[in-house]
Amino acid sequence: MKGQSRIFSGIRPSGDLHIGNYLGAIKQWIKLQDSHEIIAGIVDLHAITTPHEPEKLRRATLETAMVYLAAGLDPNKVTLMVQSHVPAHTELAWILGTMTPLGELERMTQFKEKGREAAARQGIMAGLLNYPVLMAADILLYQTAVVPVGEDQEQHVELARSIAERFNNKYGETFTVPAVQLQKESARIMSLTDPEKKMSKSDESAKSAIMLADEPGAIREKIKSAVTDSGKEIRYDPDAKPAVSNLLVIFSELSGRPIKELEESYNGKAYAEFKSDLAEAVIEGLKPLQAKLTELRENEQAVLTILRDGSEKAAAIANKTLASVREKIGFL
Ligand code: AQP
Repeated sequence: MKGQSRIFSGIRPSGDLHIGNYLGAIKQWIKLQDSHEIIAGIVDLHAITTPHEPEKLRRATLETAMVYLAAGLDPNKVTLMVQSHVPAHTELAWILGTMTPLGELERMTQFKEKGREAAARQGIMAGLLNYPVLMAADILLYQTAVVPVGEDQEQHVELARSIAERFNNKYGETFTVPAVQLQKESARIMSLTDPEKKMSKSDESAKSAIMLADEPGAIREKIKSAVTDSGKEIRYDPDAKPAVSNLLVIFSELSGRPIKELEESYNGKAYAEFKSDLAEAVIEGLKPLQAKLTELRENEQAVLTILRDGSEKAAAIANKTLASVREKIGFL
């Protein structure tokens, strides 16, 4: 039953989306949209924890919604919402923040990593520290039983669990304590210029990521200049051949051809031929999404309506949880 398996998930509108966001997140939600009740957020409150420009944020929020739809999320099945349009997220985050020890936030790996980057640039803002509290609010508001995440987010979901348990112990059963479901099978796409780093929207190197809206010329160019490993074999071995393995994953995911079959068909062939075929597979694989994206860009009003309706639907669920929290903690 759909209602028993609600999932909240989101992407930060912090830039143009890339094939990593598609293969690692959106494609997984599409697989689940018939069996689960998916709330697909565009998490703009999270996006502003790193430096942003207002016009770009507005545009990226709309573009992210268009990518969700173009990739195949069906607004009749999935709730598409903008996080800042549901004020319950900020209100619950504030309340939960008053019950979260500072030490627990300071030891989060993501805070340490992003904090180091921030310290070198603009300084560390409190919002970066509080990011996992807002994420706990995102999850707990919707009473989700299971949170499918990649390894990098596991620690944040564990924190959400302990925040929920602490609240429930103090005020009585209020939140569903969510179980972590590690998504080992979902693809983790690495940077084309450094296979040790994940592909990322905010990477400074423009050639590191294939954006979902990239033109064929840009895709060919990026794949041509993608780093490879020493040795000539085209084989999947993430430890010995991280770069080629990453290219094989991308090839397989976007063409639907199993990695084994690709290894066999490129046995003895040169990197150049492999890369050239990979580029064509990526171009073909993204074609339907890009065609729909072009259509949606011409009908922004319809997208705004979907977001408004979705945010209202999400707010109805979130406000129910928030009302119970407000009552329990003693707000008049
Ligand atoms: N390289 C990736 N491979 C697989 N999945 C990925 N995701 C992101 N990068 C990859 C998944 O996309 C979802 C949303 O990510 P996000 O934008 O909320 O945060 P992020 O992981 O920080 O994404 P980016 O692209 O790296 O953005 P910036 O550069 O702005 O920080 C998540 O489900 C994530 O796993």
